[in-house]
Amino acid sequence: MLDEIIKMFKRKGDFVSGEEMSKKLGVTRAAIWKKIEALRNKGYKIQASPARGYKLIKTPEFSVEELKTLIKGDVGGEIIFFESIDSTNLIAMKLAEKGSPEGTVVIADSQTKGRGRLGRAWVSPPMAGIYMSVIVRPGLEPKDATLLTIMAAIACATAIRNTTGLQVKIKWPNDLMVSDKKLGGILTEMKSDPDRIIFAVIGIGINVNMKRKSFPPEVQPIATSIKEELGRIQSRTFIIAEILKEIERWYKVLIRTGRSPLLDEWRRLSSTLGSKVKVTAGRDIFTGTAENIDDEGMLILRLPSGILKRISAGDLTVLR
Ligand code: BT5
Repeated sequence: MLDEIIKMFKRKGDFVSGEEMSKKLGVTRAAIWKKIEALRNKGYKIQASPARGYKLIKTPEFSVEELKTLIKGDVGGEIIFFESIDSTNLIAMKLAEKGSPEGTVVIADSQTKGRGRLGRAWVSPPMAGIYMSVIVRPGLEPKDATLLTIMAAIACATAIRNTTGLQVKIKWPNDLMVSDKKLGGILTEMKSDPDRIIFAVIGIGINVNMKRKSFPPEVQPIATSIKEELGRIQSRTFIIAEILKEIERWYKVLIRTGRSPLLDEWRRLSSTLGSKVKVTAGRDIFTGTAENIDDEGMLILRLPSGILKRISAGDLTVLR
């Protein structure tokens, strides 16, 4: 009901009387007053006037109720929010297993066991970052799972560009980069048959309002946040809404049109192609020029010998 009240405030843009609200929502005026108090406790500034009712003055930096009012499509049709959770990917995998529909989104304000690839940790402090996981059921072959990471990277880079103006780039395979530092990362996990993905969970971590000093020492030199880059706090609500809108758009492109528009857009947003790079893939280390990505999202590296090598996963450093 809180999102209904926010919607009423926004539609009107002025005072809404307690009577009007109670009629519309079918509850008593005392119940409305309680809901207004609940919104205030969540950081909403609401003016009250005995004669005119209530008026929304200011919304908090993040509010899941407000986010719900901004969702227009299927992605984010169901949003499950936690103040704190071990990992949004873990809970989304469990929900997907139990049958949660495509487009279900799990969001947390903080994670106690945020995960990166290969069992690495994702630093996830409260009130500062976006930690969310999107459930999809794409019916792709398991070998094409990287296309989901590519799709999400394009959606996130575009959404952050649209909302903040930052020139976010994508570093193969899963990094969102600004000023050569890591602003965010994507972790796609899935359950699959030998020939088909049953469901996948696309996990997205983005540093929004962190101060560089608050990152652990080992992450500080390689990480950045939107606040560090812009010098001001940004609303996670609007960035998340824009990301979900862009995921809706690019996921449809992938399913209906196929991979080639995504690969083209990825190449356009890539910080990697054309650079001299070092790639660590398991125990192997390769250096060479990042030439391209192939149809499955694998990196094509030109080794100093001139031979082309395809690499499915690894950690890439751009060499100066
Ligand atoms: C990633 O892994 O970049 C994928 C991160 C995905 C996180 C999201 S949050 C929501 C969802 N739920 C989860 O549990 N996970 C997903 P990888 O490429 O392996 O990068 C991990 C490395 O990045 C770490 O080893 C650190 O060096 C660095 N790192 C950790 N936290 C960071 C942060 N907040 N910002 C920038 N770099 C970080």
